[in-house]
Amino acid sequence: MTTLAPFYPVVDSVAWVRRIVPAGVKLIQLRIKEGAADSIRGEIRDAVAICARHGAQLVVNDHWQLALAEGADFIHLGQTDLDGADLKAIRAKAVRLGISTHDHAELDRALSLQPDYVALGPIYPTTLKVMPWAPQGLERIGEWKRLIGARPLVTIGGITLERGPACLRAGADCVAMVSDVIRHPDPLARTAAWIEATKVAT
Ligand code: 3NM
Repeated sequence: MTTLAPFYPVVDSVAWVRRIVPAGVKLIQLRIKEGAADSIRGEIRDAVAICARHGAQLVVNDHWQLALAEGADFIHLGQTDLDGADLKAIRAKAVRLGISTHDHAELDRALSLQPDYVALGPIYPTTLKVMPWAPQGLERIGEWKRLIGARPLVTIGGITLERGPACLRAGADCVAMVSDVIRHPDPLARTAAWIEATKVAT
């Protein structure tokens, strides 16, 4: 069974991977939403190399063909990304798979695909993207953990350093965040504080 580091920053460029992985990040998601395939491929390639050098695992959001070609550790797919993805090809390369879920129907679909982790969001209101789901709250975390069994549960959405430990206590194995790290005035200090806080909480 997969185990995940409890701190899981989500970043939008390889520049961020280069900046924070050497500070001790062991799991990171590259979530690039725009750009030409060639430049995205180059970013994934560099991120794979940086993560390998630092013993970190790289998760690539959405760009599954490029992730397979470049040797990423995980692919993360949202529910709409799942429609176009070749899960057999992903399995054939033994790349691990994480899937986003926001309600029971999405969870049922995700579980039928045997993911290596399930993500639940948004736990709190998030300013990063507009979503139709109300914040899930902490109780949902415990419910999701019971439903997914031994698989790791990732929580995301509006999670700050102050809120992260409560998510872990509620049943999450791992907390993911965008803004609280990359929009922080001192991202490296925030990264160090997160690593310390998640050590204590787990
Ligand atoms: N996925 P922040 S919430 C990328 O609920 C993403 O699936 C979500 O950003 C989900 O930490 C989210 O800044 C945004 O709130 C997370």
